[in-house]
Amino acid sequence: MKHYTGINDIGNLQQAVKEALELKNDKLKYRALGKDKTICLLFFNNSLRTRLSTQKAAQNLGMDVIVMNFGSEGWALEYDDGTVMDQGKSEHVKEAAQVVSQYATVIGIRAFAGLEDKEKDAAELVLNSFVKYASVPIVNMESSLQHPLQCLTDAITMEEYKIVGRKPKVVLSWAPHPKALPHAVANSFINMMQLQDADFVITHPIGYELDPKITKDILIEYDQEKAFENADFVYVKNWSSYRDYGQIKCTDPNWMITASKMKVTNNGKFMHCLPVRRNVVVTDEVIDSKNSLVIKQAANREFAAQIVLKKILENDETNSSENRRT
Ligand code: AN0
Ligand code: CP
Repeated sequence: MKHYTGINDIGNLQQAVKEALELKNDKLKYRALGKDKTICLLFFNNSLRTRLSTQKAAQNLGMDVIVMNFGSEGWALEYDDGTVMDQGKSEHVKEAAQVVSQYATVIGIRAFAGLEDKEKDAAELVLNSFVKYASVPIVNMESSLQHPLQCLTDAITMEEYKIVGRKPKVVLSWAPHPKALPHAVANSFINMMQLQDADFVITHPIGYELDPKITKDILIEYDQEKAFENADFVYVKNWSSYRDYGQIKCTDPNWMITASKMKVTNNGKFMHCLPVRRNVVVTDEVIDSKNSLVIKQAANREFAAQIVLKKILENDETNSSENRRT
């Protein structure tokens, strides 16, 4: 694997999940793989889990880690070609990406959607510019459209908690939130579910339809309670409107996840990527229940990142030994 920008880069998902669970049992097994290699994690936005779990995963593989809060501490970057840079932008991404490549074997990038300009967000400017100009592999730590480390984590967690011998029913449910949030987590979860053998349904208020190029022919059930019937996993996430791009169309508290809604599931597990707003998105009762997997999901972030970095490092080693031979 060269870059990890979306879940499809992982190859066979089921195999990757299996390998991640093996790593979980012996996380220091490949400590020699990352010796004398450095990962540079560039954050244009806040983070708790991604920052710490990716760092931990790299350390498990023996790598050195450099973390930079680029959004608050780096120079403001220009992305357009041919611009006369006489305004607020101090440095072009062309130089920045090449410079970081001198210090790192792998670069991680977190750059959220701005949620103001649909076309601009769809272009994945920050991520794609680093892919274009850096000379080392890039790991997507949440871009405008995707959060592939999160959805790999979610696949690992569902594998651990699924009922053996039963095709799981999985629901992706929208829930209210006071801030306009990106579509990346929902998009990646959907991409991942399209690679799974499961009954999958999405539920959200009218007006919250995601990009139809991503949802394709997946069933959308506008009645949340009906969607929850017999579900094994209820994956909850807020996102802002895609059609009326970045807008909040609904804050109806009736969409919050409550214990009475969970009652119609098949003893369903509650999942959320975190951070979550208690008693807005989900009640204390549900998130604190034994069926809540949120902390287990966060734990698995380490192993999702580790399997991704392992595959990148192995590919890098193969390439450099081939280069030595030629
Ligand atoms: C972000 C989002 O919804 O994309 C990050 C989630 C992992 N969440 C918030 O900004 C609250
Ligand atoms: N789930 C997740 O990506 O969390 P952070 O935003 O805290 O990294």
